[in-house]
Amino acid sequence: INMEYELRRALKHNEFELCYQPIVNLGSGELVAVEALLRWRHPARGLLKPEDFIDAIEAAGMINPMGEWVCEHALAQMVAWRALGCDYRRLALNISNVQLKSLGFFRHLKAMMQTYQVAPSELILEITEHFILDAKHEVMLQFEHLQQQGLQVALDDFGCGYSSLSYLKKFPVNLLKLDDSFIQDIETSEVDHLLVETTIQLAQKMGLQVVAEGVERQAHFDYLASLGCHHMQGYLVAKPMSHDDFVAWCQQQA
Ligand code: G
Ligand code: G
Ligand code: MN
Ligand code: NA
Repeated sequence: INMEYELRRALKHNEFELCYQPIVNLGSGELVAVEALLRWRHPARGLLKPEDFIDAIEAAGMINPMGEWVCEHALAQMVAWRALGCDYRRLALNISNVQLKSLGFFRHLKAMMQTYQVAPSELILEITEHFILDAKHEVMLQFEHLQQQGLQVALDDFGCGYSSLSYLKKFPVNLLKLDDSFIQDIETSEVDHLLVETTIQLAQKMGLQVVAEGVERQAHFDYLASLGCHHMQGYLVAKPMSHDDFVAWCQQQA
């Protein structure tokens, strides 16, 4: 199947949707952000997750229209949340490395921020280590400029790539998202426990905050709390939710 054709058809027929998962402060339970997660309601293949189609979309050279749909849809949703009195704090968007190859991504983001009156301080951009590895200087400057205006950058899947600590010197991120593979066995695996503890200590010393991903059980929470982890995300708090379910969840918290 021609991926470009598939994608254009999907965009035209509104087959994409976003779900939203809260990120909360581990100590206070306060909402700190909500991450937008992409889904494709495919007419033949059912509900697809990004891992099922993002690579194909990138290979087809179609990640930019896809990413622009995500950005516009999510920022428009923030306007709706405001009207509903939903205190979402920040919206976190996943940005693939391919999207960051040129400055087009920033042009579109800034246009959408203007259209929907979203401030940099209402956004988190989630990037991966692979991006920092070969990021162009002018792209780094774009991030830096937005960060000065209050935007935060999160390093997603932290610990799973090459994880050279020199990335943290090259690019000033605000948040480290500790991959869920380190959290799953944290109560039983001494190595995982040690890696999580050390990452949190490193982050604290560098003035960064750690988000633990995939927090599913009370035991995960208890360990992370004892280690002074800042924030968490996972089924223990809430699963990724539809827009309507997220609004209801927000109203329940208030
Ligand atoms: O949705 P799920 O929980 O399966 O997310 C899996 C991964 O898919 C995320 O870690 C993220 O890297 C990627 N992902 C989710 N939403 C988006 C998106 O809107 N754009 C891009 N480029 N990647 C996304
Ligand atoms: O951006 P990233 O690839 O980190 O996206 C997070 C992924 O983790 C999404 O696919 C989301 O659906 C998934 N997820 C969120 N919370 C949990 C959890 O508590 N446990 C597990 N196993 N996965 C989770
Ligand atoms: Mn993410
Ligand atoms: Na992740």
